[in-house]
Amino acid sequence: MEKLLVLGAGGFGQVVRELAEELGYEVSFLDDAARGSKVIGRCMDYETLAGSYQKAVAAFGNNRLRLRWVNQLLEAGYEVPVLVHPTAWVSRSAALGDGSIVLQNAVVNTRSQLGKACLINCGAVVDHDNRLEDGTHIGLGAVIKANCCIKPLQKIEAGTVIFSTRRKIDGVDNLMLEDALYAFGFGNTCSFVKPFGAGHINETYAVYMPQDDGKEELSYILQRVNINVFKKPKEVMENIMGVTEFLRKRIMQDGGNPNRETLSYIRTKAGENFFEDSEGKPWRCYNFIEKSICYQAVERPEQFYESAKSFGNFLKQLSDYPADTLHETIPRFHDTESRFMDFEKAVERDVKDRAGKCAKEILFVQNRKEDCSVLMNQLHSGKLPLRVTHNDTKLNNILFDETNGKGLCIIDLDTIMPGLAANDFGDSIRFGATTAAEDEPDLSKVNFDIGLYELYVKGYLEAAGGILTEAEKESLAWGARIITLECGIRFLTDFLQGDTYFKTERPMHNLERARTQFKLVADMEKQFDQMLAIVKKYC
Ligand code: ADP
Ligand code: GN1
Ligand code: MG
Repeated sequence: MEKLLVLGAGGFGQVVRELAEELGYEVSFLDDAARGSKVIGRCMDYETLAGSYQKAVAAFGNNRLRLRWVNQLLEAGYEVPVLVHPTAWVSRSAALGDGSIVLQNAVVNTRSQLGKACLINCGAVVDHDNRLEDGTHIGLGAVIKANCCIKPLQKIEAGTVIFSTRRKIDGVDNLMLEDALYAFGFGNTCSFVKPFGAGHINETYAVYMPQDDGKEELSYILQRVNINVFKKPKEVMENIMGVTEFLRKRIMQDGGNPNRETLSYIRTKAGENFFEDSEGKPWRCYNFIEKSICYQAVERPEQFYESAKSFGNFLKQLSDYPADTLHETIPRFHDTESRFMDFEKAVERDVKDRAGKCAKEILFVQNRKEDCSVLMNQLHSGKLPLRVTHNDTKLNNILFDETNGKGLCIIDLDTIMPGLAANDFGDSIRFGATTAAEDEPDLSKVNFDIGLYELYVKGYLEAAGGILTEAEKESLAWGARIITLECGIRFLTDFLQGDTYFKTERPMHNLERARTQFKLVADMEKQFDQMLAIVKKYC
């Protein structure tokens, strides 16, 4: 019987042993940790054993380790055979590099070339004309369609399908993004992609497509949804599909243009609402609305007034949407009392030892515990109704019409859920009625702008005043105060927990954000009577 030295006696080593024995070898293992009758030494003993063994293979699941050992064995003069299970099918025109292993029922088809130390796991299919570089692992049941190139040491997860004839797309630097582009049918034609927008949650890309006149236009928005935030993406997409279809009809009835005034979501080529990549992350896609513009801050006061009308109108348009069909995409999203409790827990645990850095801010929140209950109490007592609300009404979640400056389309529909009108109103004020950005580190620049507040009140009540109850109108000013406080609490909590929720660009980013919110809260508290009076004025 021919002798074979197998380096690595772990789980995969045992698979290789069975395979080798089936092929007629007598196996001995080298392993640094494992013991057993077949283990005759440590891996480094391969040098001294070179005289008594002619053939050796490396049986490590780790691609880098497997390749490194195959190279070392070859250098030491060993013959490193290819092992192909009898039930696998390998084309006679395929070429397999030294130390490659093909397991049960796998297929390596015509003219495919495999480098050294490749592993083709059970049931995997490598179709014709593929090139697999050294040390690749094609997982259980994965399919490599024709004409693909698999990079050195790359692992293709079990069950994945790698599509053939893929082109190099400018701006694509990872397989998930590439898979998503193909899943939505843009892979063969799109010109390029690039990161887009300034959202704190999702990964957003602009997809540019070639036009008849030779230009390249931003045509689609492709987003990888953050599943740390949205645990049930299927439900998020069901909400969005339901709401956008409803809005299309409503916009048409009102004589508007549904292709510009609401987002049109695009299904995958397989007809799904979203595409799940090989890491289990969801991607969704919608049209980019031509001649639209998105602002990160109010540039001209009229914009803020226009945004108020748009968000007010959005609330009105959805006033008879069947709220009970909506999933709660983030439980207790604007339950300020529950946000306060999460904050208290974060302070107590102080897992990143950061509480010392923000003692003043912690105290600021602790002193406002009662404020957190003001709207929640009115909700529980039935004074305030639940409506279908957007729940994330920042200025950068609305697109403006480039041609006439009017509010055009509400975007970022992930958090559409039953909620309070005051929260939507308040979130717009928090982000827009201010003299500085949400993350301005210099607090002397951050002031609540009551002039902008007044403009927003006017626009919002002009659009939605007709459907709001008296109690709801009275709650608006509190909405501004409480949502600003709540948002500050959320930033501070995330800072304490080590920045796991919001995207950050610097170590103190969340704390800086929290500080601007608290500065605005303090300003609003001082001007609260005026804020209440302004709402009254427009009722
Ligand atoms: P996030 O939840 O991360 O905020 P959004 O859906 O709001 O994700 O998208 C992030 C940003 O991308 C938006 O603030 C906006 O600037 C831009 N954006 C998203 N969709 C569009 C669109 N259809 N047209 C233009 N800009 C868009
Ligand atoms: C997040 O997704 P984006 O950037 O539009 C957050 C909002 C916060 C906001 C603060 C789902 O909004 O709730 O108010 O940041 N969205 C989610 O800027 O948590
Ligand atoms: Mg957004």
